[in-house]
Amino acid sequence: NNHKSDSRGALIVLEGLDRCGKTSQSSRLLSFLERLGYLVESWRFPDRNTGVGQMISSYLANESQLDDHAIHLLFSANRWEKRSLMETRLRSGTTLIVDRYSYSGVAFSSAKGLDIEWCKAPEMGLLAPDLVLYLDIPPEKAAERGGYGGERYEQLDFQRKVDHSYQLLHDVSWKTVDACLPIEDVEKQLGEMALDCVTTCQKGKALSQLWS
Ligand code: 2DT
Repeated sequence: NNHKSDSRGALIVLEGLDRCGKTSQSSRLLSFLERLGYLVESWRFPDRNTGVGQMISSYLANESQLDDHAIHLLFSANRWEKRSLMETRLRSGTTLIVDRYSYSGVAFSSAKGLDIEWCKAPEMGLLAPDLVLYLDIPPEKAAERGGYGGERYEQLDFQRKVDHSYQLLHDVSWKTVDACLPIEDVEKQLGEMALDCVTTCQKGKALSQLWS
């Protein structure tokens, strides 16, 4: 019997339509957990800093055109190139708050008409989140918030399709929060759910892989 601890950080993912408040809630969640003394890092996908990430970024800015399948695989590759660092961080006790993950990958590509099982396949073997916080907002409400940038996908019609695709992806790790509530209420709910998850992972919950 060795004395190695199985304690680890939690993999917490935030998902939702554009303008649902994901990004500002991620930073609130980060400070909340930091204030409680946990090791936490904020991540996001796509990670535009890598070579693959730059190809994705220029595609999103409409500066390049790519086949729907090809861009799907690049988004996936962008997660694979970060997989081992992600595992290292989690095993060293750091909790990761991740803005978008494989669910965005599948929801956005299948909204274009690609087969959902085909979309899931390249994600198999990536680390499964311990918790997916879904910030639920009707596409029309999100559009009313304004501030859609000029990027590809930031259009109401398309966001409606993404909304539908997301509904097909809910699993046991998902918790849905009403993103139309006041910011502080959403923050409080996310904080409680995240804390619960961090505690469970600290006690040694095993890391698992997508899709389970
Ligand atoms: P941000 O605006 O959050 O940077 O997202 N997307 C994202 C995909 O189509 N597939 C993926 O795997 C991921 C992670 C969602 C940029 C856009 O990229 C979309 C919005």
